[in-house]
Amino acid sequence: MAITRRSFLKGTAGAGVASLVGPSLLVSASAKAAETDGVWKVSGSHWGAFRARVWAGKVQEIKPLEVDKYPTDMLNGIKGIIYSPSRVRYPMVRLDWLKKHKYAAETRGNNRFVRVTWDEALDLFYRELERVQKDYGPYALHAGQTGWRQTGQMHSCNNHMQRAIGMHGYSVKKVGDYSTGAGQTILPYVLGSTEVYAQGTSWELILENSDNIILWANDPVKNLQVGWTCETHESFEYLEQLKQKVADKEINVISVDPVKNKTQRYLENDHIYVNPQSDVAFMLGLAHTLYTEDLYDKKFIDTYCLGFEDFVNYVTGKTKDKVEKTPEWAADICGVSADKIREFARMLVNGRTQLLFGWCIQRQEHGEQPYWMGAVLAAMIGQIGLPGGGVSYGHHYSGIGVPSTGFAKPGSFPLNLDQGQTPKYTNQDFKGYSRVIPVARWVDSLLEPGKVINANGAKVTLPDIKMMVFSGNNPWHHHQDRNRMKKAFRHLHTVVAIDFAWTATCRHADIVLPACTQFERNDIDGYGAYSGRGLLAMHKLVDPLFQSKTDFEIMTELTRRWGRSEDYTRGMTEMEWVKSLYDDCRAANKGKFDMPEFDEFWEQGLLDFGKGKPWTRHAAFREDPEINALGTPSGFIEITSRTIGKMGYKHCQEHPMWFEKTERSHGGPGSEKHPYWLQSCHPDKRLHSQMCESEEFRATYAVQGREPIYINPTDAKSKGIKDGDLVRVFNDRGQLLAGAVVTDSYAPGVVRIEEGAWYGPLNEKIGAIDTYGDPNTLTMDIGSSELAQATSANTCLVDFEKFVGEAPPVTAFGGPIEVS
Ligand SMILES: Nc1nc2c(c(=O)[nH]1)N[C@H]1C(S)=C(S)[C@@H](COP(=O)(O)OP(=O)(O)OC[C@H]3O[C@@H](n4cnc5c(=O)[nH]c(N)nc54)[C@H](O)[C@@H]3O)O[C@H]1N2
Ligand SMILES: Nc1nc2c(c(=O)[nH]1)N[C@H]1C(S)=C(S)[C@@H](COP(=O)(O)OP(=O)(O)OC[C@H]3O[C@@H](n4cnc5c(=O)[nH]c(N)nc54)[C@H](O)[C@@H]3O)O[C@H]1N2
Ligand SMILES: [Mo]
Repeated sequence: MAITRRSFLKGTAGAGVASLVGPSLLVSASAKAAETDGVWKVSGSHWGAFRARVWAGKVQEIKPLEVDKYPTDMLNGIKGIIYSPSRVRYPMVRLDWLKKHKYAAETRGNNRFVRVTWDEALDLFYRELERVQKDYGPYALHAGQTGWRQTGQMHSCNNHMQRAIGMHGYSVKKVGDYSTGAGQTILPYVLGSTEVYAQGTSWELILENSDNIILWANDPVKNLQVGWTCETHESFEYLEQLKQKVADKEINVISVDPVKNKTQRYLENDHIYVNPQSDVAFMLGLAHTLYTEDLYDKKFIDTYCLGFEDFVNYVTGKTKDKVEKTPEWAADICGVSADKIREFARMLVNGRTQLLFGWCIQRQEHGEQPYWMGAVLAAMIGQIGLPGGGVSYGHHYSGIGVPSTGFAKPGSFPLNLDQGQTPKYTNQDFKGYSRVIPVARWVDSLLEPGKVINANGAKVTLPDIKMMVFSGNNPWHHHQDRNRMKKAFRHLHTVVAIDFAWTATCRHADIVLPACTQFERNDIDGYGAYSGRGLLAMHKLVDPLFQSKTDFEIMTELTRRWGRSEDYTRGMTEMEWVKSLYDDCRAANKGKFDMPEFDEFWEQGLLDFGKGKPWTRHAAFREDPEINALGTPSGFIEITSRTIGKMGYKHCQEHPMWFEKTERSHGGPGSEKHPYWLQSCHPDKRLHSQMCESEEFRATYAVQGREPIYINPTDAKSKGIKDGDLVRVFNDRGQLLAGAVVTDSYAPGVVRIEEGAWYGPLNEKIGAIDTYGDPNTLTMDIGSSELAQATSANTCLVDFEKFVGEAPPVTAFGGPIEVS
């Protein structure tokens, strides 16, 4: 049964709407029974919008909504999230923390928990909030980490947590995110906006005008499967057209990547293999050719850019390093021959060229540089602001490039306090510690409170955090270097985790509160995160399982403990909130789009705004750079940035540069000891750690019950490893077990373990082997540079061997060890 359903969905992916069966949109979604027993309800998720057949209080079947013409097979994982053996069933408290009435931090992670009532759990949570505010102050509480909470605007769990905690007192917050930390920090200095989250040139115009498309570290076919709001996969229509144009030789598409990724396998386009982490050297070689062969666009540089001369001095070896960045120099580092580099440079200026960067290359040490250098390269090509030309940093994400309708979307449950409301504790004395820290530096804070670091032109004093609250994120997946985290967590008195899945974060928490899944509550969301295509009703499919509650209910009960629950809820119920978010949206669109009454919308399940109009990024700036100046200090594209230069940082100077990495494969530092580059890219069959708990679905890709490690055949052979073998992967930071998948899509010296694999340490001891295969057991926890201080997850070398002997059982799943 499960297999049939899976192959059914697989078959429909890409097949077009006609082949999809489902009840008519005009039929009441909640009232009519379909083919089999039960009712069909509309809802949506990061993986897709869908209809679910609910019968006997259980979700029986899920199929894509008709508007989604390119559904992903991850829809098959959803039932397994709801009915996972790893669900958090009851409020739980860590045994040693409770027993000793102090923190017993050294046994944190032993996964021994006691079941308590909701009242007991929330009383303890409140007691700890009080204690931290009274004994220390706002600097000792960090409740600002964020993540990929489920879809739905009313139940945005991060907003619920922050608003509720905010009603109690102030706390430490973060700046930036793990996705684009380096990119979003550097690009405002260069192009005047973060670029990474901006709407991009419409795919229509790219398909019409581009002669060359460079997919630089970019795998849209994999990464567009999930979206920030309820996803309907609009971009795939364009990718399908692109595939045709590649076949017809109308557009020359080249992937620059150390692996043959899913997009390349789909499009069957050309590939330039580049050594990992060496893109800046490659690009400098290209710039050298464009300059010395006089191929670059001088007029564009003169009209729209600042500081080209200083950069050219660096390229031609006239700056203090005295190294000319010739193609021969670049070839040594990047592995692309000097001739190929020259050829590639000439191709870039032969016709209209669109550079499309993915985000992975800025999630590495000096991750600011490839993005800055990408902008410089685009400036030299001279097509920024033309349809099908220039540079984009987002076409692989959440439907960027699908034209925007411009209609208002529903707002969300408020993150902040309402006007005039104040917290119970108004103390804002952070005792000299910073109240905002770079998102990925919180573990540094636990290890070295009081340390002063550079960040984006400022000094940050890492706060002395005693308590952390996590909701809608999973730091024991998302952060780097598990064993370092284990040490760091000993500094914490109290950790609260609110989740529906018993993640490694719950395992390392003291108080665990069971939230329900999005499928157990009513909500509203937009679909088409960038296109603003329409609105989706997220009907509750089943009641909250076990003792779980919505985050809204949890925080209502928490804030009641200091008399603020009415402030928090504004006296409204879940459905009153959902309706009010819809009504506000309706009012905002009044006169532009006639939205029906709420009840009608709710019954129909979705509202389609239609298609938006094609648009070209940076066209206005190109048209008139004075009137439509960029948001950079000068208003121009800053090839050289005086502002950054004045910061005096070693690894982010006044223009883009090549810096050697702390660890780099293919002959770079550390490669004698640990020769293989581990890339921890985003998973093809999950959203980070979400859905890893979905058992049947996990079984479709796991190898001997472990997370796959992808290895090139030559490397596998040299280690005596066959497809399907268990492998121990290690470096000086940690070790894990994974299952070998041997494939020539990966270059020699390159291995991949996808991020989000659940951490399952054998025990709580530092150095214990991870039994399932979380790549962050091995990654390095350093800031990208003094500028962004972003994650450097993809600067990571490892070695591996065939695992012999009796393999330990996988400890990652199935919840806590319950102690009575
Ligand atoms: N090595 C390596 N590490 C990486 C990356 C990488 O490329 N390599 N990528 C990084 C990136 S880009 C990102 S964005 C991060 C992602 O990191 P996260 O956003 O932390 O990852 P998720 O697995 O999505 O975690 C979301 C958690 O929230 C829970 N949750 C979901 N909805 C709700 C809800 O409604 N209520 C409550 N209470 N809980 C909910 C889920 O069960 C899950 O445990 O990972 C980063 N880490
Ligand atoms: N299915 C799925 N889709 C997702 C997500 C998910 O979890 N699952 N997460 C979403 C989120 S939060 C984010 S942030 C984005 C992430 O989007 P990205 O960061 O762009 O995605 P990745 O898959 O990590 O990497 C993309 C490509 O970069 C290549 N690459 C890595 N290092 C290098 C390098 O040094 N040089 C070159 N030239 N190429 C390199 C990889 O081989 C890979 O093909 O994806 C989003 N989409
Ligand atoms: Mo991300």
